[in-house]
Amino acid sequence: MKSIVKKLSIIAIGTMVSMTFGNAATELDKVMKDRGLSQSDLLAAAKTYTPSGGRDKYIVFSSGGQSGQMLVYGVPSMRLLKYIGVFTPEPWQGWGYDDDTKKVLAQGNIRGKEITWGDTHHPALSETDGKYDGKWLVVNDKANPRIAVIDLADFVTKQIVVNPVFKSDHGGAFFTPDSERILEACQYGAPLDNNYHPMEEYKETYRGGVTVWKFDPKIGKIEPKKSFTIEMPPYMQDLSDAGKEVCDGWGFTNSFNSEMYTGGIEKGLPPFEAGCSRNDTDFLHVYNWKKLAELAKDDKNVKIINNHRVVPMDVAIKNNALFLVPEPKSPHGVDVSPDGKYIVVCGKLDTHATVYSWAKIQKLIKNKEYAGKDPYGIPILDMKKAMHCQAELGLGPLHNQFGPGWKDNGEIYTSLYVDSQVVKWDYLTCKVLDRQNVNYNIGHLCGMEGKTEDPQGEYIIALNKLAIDRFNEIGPLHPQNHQLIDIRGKKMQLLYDMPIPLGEPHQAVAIRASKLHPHVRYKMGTNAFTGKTHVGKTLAGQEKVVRKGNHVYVYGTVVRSHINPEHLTVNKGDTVTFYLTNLERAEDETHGFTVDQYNVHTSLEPGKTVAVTFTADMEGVFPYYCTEFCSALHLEMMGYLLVKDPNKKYTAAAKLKIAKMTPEQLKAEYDKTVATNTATDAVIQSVVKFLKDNHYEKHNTVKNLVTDALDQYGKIAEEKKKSDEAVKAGDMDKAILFENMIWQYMVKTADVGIRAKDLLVKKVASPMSEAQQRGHSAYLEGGCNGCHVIGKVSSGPDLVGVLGRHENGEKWVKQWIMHPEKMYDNDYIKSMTNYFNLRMPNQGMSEDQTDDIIKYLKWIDQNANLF
Ligand code: CUK
Ligand code: CUA
Repeated sequence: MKSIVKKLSIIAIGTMVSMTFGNAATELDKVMKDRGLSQSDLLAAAKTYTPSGGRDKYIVFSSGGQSGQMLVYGVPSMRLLKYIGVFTPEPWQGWGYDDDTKKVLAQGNIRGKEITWGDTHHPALSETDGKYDGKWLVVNDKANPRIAVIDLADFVTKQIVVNPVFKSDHGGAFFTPDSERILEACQYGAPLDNNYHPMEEYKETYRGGVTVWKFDPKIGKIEPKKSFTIEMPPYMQDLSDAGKEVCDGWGFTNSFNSEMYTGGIEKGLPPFEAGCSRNDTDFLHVYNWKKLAELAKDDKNVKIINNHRVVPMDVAIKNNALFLVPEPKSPHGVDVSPDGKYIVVCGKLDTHATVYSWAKIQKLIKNKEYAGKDPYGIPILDMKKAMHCQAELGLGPLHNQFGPGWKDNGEIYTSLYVDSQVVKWDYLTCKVLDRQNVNYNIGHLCGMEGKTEDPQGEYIIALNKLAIDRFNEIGPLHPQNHQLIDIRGKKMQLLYDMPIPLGEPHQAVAIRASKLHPHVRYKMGTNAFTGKTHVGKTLAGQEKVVRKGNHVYVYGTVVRSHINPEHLTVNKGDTVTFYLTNLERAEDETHGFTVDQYNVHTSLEPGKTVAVTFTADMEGVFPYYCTEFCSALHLEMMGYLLVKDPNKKYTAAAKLKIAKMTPEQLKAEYDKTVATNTATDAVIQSVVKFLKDNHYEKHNTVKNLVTDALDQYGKIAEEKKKSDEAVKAGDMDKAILFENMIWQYMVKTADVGIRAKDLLVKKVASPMSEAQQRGHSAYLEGGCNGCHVIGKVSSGPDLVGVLGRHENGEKWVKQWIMHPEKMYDNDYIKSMTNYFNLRMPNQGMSEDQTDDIIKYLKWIDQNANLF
């Protein structure tokens, strides 16, 4: 008996399921077949697909490699959100094309030389207590040793600092756990000064090192004066990591040329690659940056090179602050475990990852138990005695990320460059747990907060060096390939390939989106780089042009859809500064600005003030315009720069004779314009009434739109006043133009108002049942909306109330949809057909679809007041 009941209920559920999802399931099958998708593809899609308007849980900041920029994208959707202009001009944001951004880029000039490209490698997010705080982002430029600071309040680069002693840098940027310091390690050994030193003196005069930058996390600024560099041997320092928890205050940097080989292929010597990988081991540099920071404050302990404090090796050695630990063959990544107890080094040319124990290293240091000294006198610790364990991972281990199970299970993920794999293993026991193939030749891998003291797990992103066959062919230069991997299960699952059409992104960092709180707009008149009021701040009505000698300052404003002023005449050779303030308060109402042919551009987000300066060295007429499609009148958002040569005589052109309108014609046009405005206003008032009746103020997004709409509407009164004055003065031409301006404001109001109304309808309408949703889809599929507009008589009758129009309405409508031809003789139908000059065709709707459509029509009737 029991089993029969169970069976029946299973059948019942089965029927319900197929009733509910029947159509969708059939379509899904079809799509799978057509596109050749498997069940696991569908699962991967469901894990990454983010419906329109949805948000990602994590935000990734990826270096943009040779583009010198940063990329921002979401996880799990892998949708690209932004490029951030950092070391390289970025035209959209005006980065490098307006005065204030040029100043930031100029901070990155090296020895007076302008550098317009960068090779970004390692981004780092600021930390508080070893956890991301979502405030600052820093990244290094390997080619031109620099660090940039990006403010996460607006995702804009605010500072660039040049390393005064290195000629390249790689192992940085790395924040210490409270963001008071940023570590930046040198890469290629070179003289710290700027003088010539022959290659033969490499060992004597070339050096490596680590710069310990002071950072003020309150204001997000690197303080070069309070920073210093630890001199190190020219071993080609590579990746680094800052110590945390038990090893807080220490830094770890590995190296790949302890041979100090200097190449010389052109002289018949073996190349760098042979000489640099000769030894079986290189050195992990272990240094007490905290102690050295104290020492560096005293002039006795430092050498000043290029105006920068450098702590020489012998000072570091004497103060027990610098040690070396052998590490297998040309290693690459070094990562400190979340509790600081272990340091994991990847072999690169060795198949192992080596786990060092901080407790053991400390003990060796304390007991001064050294295995020897390097040529510079730095104590070397015994590798075996410092080691916790070694894991045989495969070919080419490069980088590590920790997973949430780090504490109990030693959860760690390592990239294998040569084997093209991500390996999950246990760094406490050095046992391998799982492998995932990637495509191809992975470099870094990015865990969700996987470099912090609080790794989140869920996903790993493989940052691959090669894409090869993964995407459509686009020529010999392929995109980069970021692959999203789900690490929640026992086995890793590859979810998504994301092509990146920019430089080689070495490293990326991911943070929970909930930790970021960027601004929506700037406070009116803000200079985005100082955070203070811009000297060029101009409000509506304050627009003016000021000449000081041959420098012309324009105090202008931009707002939908005009630039004020619209005419500017200057002399050839004048310097022109446009100060522009975007008066908009509405979210996402950005304007852009350029003067044609003068190579300037800027982006004006709501509230921002910018300065654009150039020399008007070409005579002629130059349109300027807004470069963001900001409204229906965006193309009209323009003006003219007229540059005349003061040394030239210009003869006036003969005036073209154009017939003038008669006073009667002018009056007629004026009346027509006013009538249009009155009619448009009626539409606006009906929308306003609808919004009020339905309590728009209870829905924040709708409320914002209404505020924006009313903002536009509020400008009408003043225009009306001007129009009336013009009428009084008998200038009908002018009055018509002001009436036209009123209409523009009305259109803008109506535009936003209707968007608000649509949104509100969705919020206040009763939710559709599954059947009603299916009915809605069937309605669209059948093309019913081609003739019927809900709430309006269009090419067909309004369908609001259609079910009540006939006796036995549901049956009537059903028959009419399924077999219209049978009813063409009906008198009512005949009259309708005559009226619309159209006959309802048979759209081949099935009975199920028809039933669903009727349910949808019921939903319409329930919400009739909304249409
Ligand atoms: S590096 Cu290892 S893959 Cu510059 Cu961090 Cu590129
Ligand atoms: Cu403002 Cu287009």
